[in-house]
Amino acid sequence: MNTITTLTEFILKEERRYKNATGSFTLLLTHIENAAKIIASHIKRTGLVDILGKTGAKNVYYEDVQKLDEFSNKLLVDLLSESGQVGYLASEELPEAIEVDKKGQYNIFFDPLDGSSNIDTNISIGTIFSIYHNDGNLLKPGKKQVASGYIIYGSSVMFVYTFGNGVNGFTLDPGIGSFLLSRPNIKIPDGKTIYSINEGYYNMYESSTRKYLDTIKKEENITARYVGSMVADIHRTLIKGGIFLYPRYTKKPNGHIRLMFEINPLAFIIGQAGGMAVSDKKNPLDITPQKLEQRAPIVMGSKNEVEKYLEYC
Ligand code: AHM
Ligand code: MG
Repeated sequence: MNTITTLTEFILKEERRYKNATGSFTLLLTHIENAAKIIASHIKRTGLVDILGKTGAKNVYYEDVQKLDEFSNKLLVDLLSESGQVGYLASEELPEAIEVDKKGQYNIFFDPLDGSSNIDTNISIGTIFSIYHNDGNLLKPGKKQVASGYIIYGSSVMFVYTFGNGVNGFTLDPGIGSFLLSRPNIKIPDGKTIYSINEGYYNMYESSTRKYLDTIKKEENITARYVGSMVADIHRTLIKGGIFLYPRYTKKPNGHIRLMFEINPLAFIIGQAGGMAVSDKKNPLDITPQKLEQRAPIVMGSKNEVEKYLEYC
């Protein structure tokens, strides 16, 4: 019989390698895992139960809030607050961080449901999380992350995370209700270019971005894929290679993607898988945020593709 490794077993084994480990990190990730399973089961029922559609409210970025966003946000806040491990919680959907317990060991940042504009069209969406040690300061650069990860609700549900020691992916087996190790030690391949960008904004991009796009489209093996859920676009990039771009454009001079809720966790994963991430030529993980809801332009993916992009900056 093939051996199977559950997410919990895997995290426990990883945590045991640290001599001062207390098991609290495993407990914390278990709460995220539980939330992911509940969100996944609700997503499957969208359209059947009355949780689909907009609430009519706007979030802190003046965007429409979907009911599933609210549900996922509340669930994560409730489960993580009860975990006993958390100092502060910050969510893309909340205007301010929540103080759970000043002395809690970890601070968690999350985007409860990324790609929410895709909810009512059966397209992949995800949950993104980022974990730091709690020393009372929430505005730390991404390089201080202890762990980060995402859950993609797609044709199957996957939990992908890094502890700063490579990237591992687990697929939810609906029969037994456990995440099982399905993609150990993920490495981003180089090779055929898949580029991923919202080309509808072409005329609003800076000339360097337009020049880059014009040039790569002349390459022989080029193809485009853009889901519009960053989790899904980054997951594909991680597995197949390529490049994801969300640069600044005239309507969004600071970019659209949130530094602490989306860029940092996904850039940590991409780097740990051997890829590269840049924000205005800098490593985004070096940026010290000025506010929780800070946005930044971002390009990430296979190292060779990002290096090629940098030649145009
Ligand atoms: P969200 O967190 O409100 O869903 O916004 C982030 C999403 C990303 O997942 C995705 O890459 C991007 O916004 C899509 O934006 P656009 O519709 O401008 O292409
Ligand atoms: Mg998002």
